[in-house]
Amino acid sequence: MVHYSLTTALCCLVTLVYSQNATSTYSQPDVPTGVPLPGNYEGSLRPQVHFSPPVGFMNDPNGMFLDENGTYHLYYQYNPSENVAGNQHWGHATSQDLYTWTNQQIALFPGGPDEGIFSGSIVVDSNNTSGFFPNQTNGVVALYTLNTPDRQVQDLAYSVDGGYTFTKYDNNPIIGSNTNQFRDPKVIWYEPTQLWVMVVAYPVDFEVGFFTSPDLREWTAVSNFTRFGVTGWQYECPNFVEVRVENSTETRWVMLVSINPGAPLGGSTSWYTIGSFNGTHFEPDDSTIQLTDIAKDNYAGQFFYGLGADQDQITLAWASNWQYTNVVPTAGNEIGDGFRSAMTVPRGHFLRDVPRKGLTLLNYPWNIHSIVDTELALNNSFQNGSVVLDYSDVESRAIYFEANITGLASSDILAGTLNFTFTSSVSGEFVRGGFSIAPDNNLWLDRGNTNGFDNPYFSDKFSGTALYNEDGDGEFRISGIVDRSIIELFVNEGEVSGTSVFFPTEPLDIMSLSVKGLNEAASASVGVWALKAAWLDQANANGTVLGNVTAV
Ligand SMILES: *[C@@H]1O[C@H](CO)[C@@H](O)[C@H](O)[C@H]1NC(C)=O
Ligand SMILES: *[C@@H]1O[C@H](CO)[C@@H](O)[C@H](O)[C@H]1NC(C)=O
Ligand SMILES: *[C@@H]1O[C@H](CO)[C@@H](O)[C@H](O)[C@H]1NC(C)=O
Ligand SMILES: *[C@@H]1O[C@H](CO)[C@@H](O)[C@H](O)[C@H]1NC(C)=O
Ligand SMILES: *[C@@H]1O[C@H](CO)[C@@H](O)[C@H](O)[C@H]1NC(C)=O
Ligand SMILES: *[C@@H]1O[C@H](CO)[C@@H](O)[C@H](O)[C@H]1NC(C)=O
Ligand SMILES: *[C@@H]1O[C@H](CO)[C@@H](O)[C@H](O)[C@H]1NC(C)=O
Ligand SMILES: *[C@@H]1O[C@H](CO)[C@@H](O)[C@H](O)[C@H]1NC(C)=O
Ligand SMILES: *[C@@H]1O[C@H](CO)[C@@H](O)[C@H](O)[C@H]1NC(C)=O
Ligand SMILES: *[C@@H]1O[C@H](CO)[C@@H](O)[C@H](O)[C@H]1NC(C)=O
Ligand SMILES: *[C@@H]1O[C@H](CO)[C@@H](O)[C@H](O)[C@H]1NC(C)=O
Ligand SMILES: CC(=O)N[C@H]1CO[C@H](CO)[C@@H](O)[C@@H]1O
Repeated sequence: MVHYSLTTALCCLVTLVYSQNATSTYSQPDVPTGVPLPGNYEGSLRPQVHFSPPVGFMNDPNGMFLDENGTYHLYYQYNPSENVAGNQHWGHATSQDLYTWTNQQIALFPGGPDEGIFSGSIVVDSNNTSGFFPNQTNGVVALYTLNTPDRQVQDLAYSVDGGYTFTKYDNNPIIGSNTNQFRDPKVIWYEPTQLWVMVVAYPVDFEVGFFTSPDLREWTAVSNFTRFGVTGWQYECPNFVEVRVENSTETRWVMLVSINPGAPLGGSTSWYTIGSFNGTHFEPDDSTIQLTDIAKDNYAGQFFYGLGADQDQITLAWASNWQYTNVVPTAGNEIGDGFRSAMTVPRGHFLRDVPRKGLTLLNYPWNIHSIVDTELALNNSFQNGSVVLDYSDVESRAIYFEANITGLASSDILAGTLNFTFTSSVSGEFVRGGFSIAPDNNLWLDRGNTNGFDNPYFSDKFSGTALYNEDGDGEFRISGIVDRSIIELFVNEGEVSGTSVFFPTEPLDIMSLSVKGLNEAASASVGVWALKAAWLDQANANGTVLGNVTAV
């Protein structure tokens, strides 16, 4: 969650009418209960394969879990009545494929004008360890931070209907405090000890607290993970998860920490470190951390609960940055006039032993082919050359592309560059990027030639390095998703990845991709696909998505 004093200031601008009872049903006059808010998903900046809220302001993903019927649940920090941060609720949406979302009724409401339902997580209490679920194996428990002007404490709410509506626990808080800097609990089930394990941030002390519990109600502090990596000015949204290692039966533990403000590139970012866990203490393998992204719009990522450790873990992250999120041009001043913030596409994760670096958390677009609509270009013997595509008639104006450069191992000298540009045929604005094989193996991205937003913190250019694997088969694989106002890039399944929002005044609708300088032994294979308009496909004639209005 955003820095406390900022949120409180914004929160208190709104006058709230509320009633207090145990169920999470209080509402402001302009915030509906029982049905989702409608939202207009037209607009040249509204992404079509990324989640964004119907109206208002969204930040961190919360409570993400996979239910027994294969439905993914996303909750998110939500201000349903303003286009800036504050007045924190938990919004809710569901999906079968993590690209096509159904907006659901708001899941958690603050209990009064001084309260905020801040970030947290969800578990499925399949064994009824909490006792909230007689005769039920699919009970849903949310653990989150309750923010008030002088305290942040950890609260619990449970749902007997699969995560649509919640009842706040009578004996909250489950973990009290005497500080306003204690937040963002993320809970997992740890099989060997048969205990629940929570990680939670003490943001300004740069500590991640570990707590354990047999029943989700009573928690014991067991250790702290302290002052590690890049601290910035706060730790937020810690995540702790077991991740499979490629080509191995082994798993390792990943600690993911978000920092804000004070990221190396400014504002917000996240990093991870890898190690082992014995049920109470996390022991990093060494003192290294890796940033999750080369650019500025990837924060507060959270792992889904309920995926097996032997399969790829999945995250969504908030694709924005606290330095400018409240003023980006996707929204005007009035509620209903646009929206603010999108999530990243789902990222799949596993650990790969990368030369020199060692175990690295890969970060690739999960099952992206499930949202492909039509093939626009596919060329398997694209040595040096270029392709130019007009995609103005693609309804989503969302594109996925792949370029595999292979055969490098048999080249005498590594050489070659690959560039892409997405341009507006109307204004000439463009977003561009590329990959340089030699001498530097750099991925780069430039959003500086779009004119819809000018802000000192909205940096133009980013780059990162993916080392050439001399022991491997001599290839670089680059892929990218461009979705109206967001671009995500991946090298080698996300050994390096970059996430950037951008704001042209006119839609981008021409793509060009070119390769030059490859040695004769090397070749490139390029594919470009139009993606579905996952939001407009469910909109009515005026572009409005109503979401799940069958809810009672
Ligand atoms: C809780 O408050 C809401 C809103 O005032 C009201 O409709 C509902 O009946 C109350 N529920 C209980 C259990 O008191
Ligand atoms: C549920 O109980 C089974 C049998 O005791 C145990 O193996 C499993 O770890 C438990 N899982 C959870 C989430 O409580
Ligand atoms: C769930 O827990 C409650 C409270 O302990 C208990 O009454 C109920 O019998 C339990 N149900 C099952 C199936 O274990
Ligand atoms: C749970 O199931 C038992 C056996 O079917 C039944 O007697 C009991 O009333 C049920 N409890 C609840 C709370 O539904
Ligand atoms: C899964 O589907 C079954 C059968 O339709 C239903 O009873 C159950 O409530 C569903 N579970 C969730 C978590 O929605
Ligand atoms: C963890 O750090 C917090 C904040 O500095 C402190 O209040 C708490 O006592 C520590 N917990 C443990 C188990 O050391
Ligand atoms: C876990 O590791 C900590 C720190 O090394 C140690 O103090 C503790 O005894 C270990 N617990 C178990 C169950 O091995
Ligand atoms: C890509 O752009 C870089 C930097 O402008 C340039 O050096 C390189 O030649 C370009 N490559 C292609 C294939 O256009
Ligand atoms: C790129 O390589 C991956 C992995 O081998 C393959 O699945 C994909 O189809 C390739 N893409 C193109 C455009 O050749
Ligand atoms: C747009 O559609 C929504 C939902 O059907 C409706 O409530 C609204 O009045 C419509 N607006 C216009 C301008 O037609
Ligand atoms: C709509 O919401 C209800 C809960 O109010 C839930 O049971 C149902 O599964 C939801 N339907 C869809 C399509 O999301
Ligand atoms: C060295 C080795 O066995 N590499 C394999 C690791 O697994 C990937 C698939 O995830 C294979 O493509 C590699 O050949």
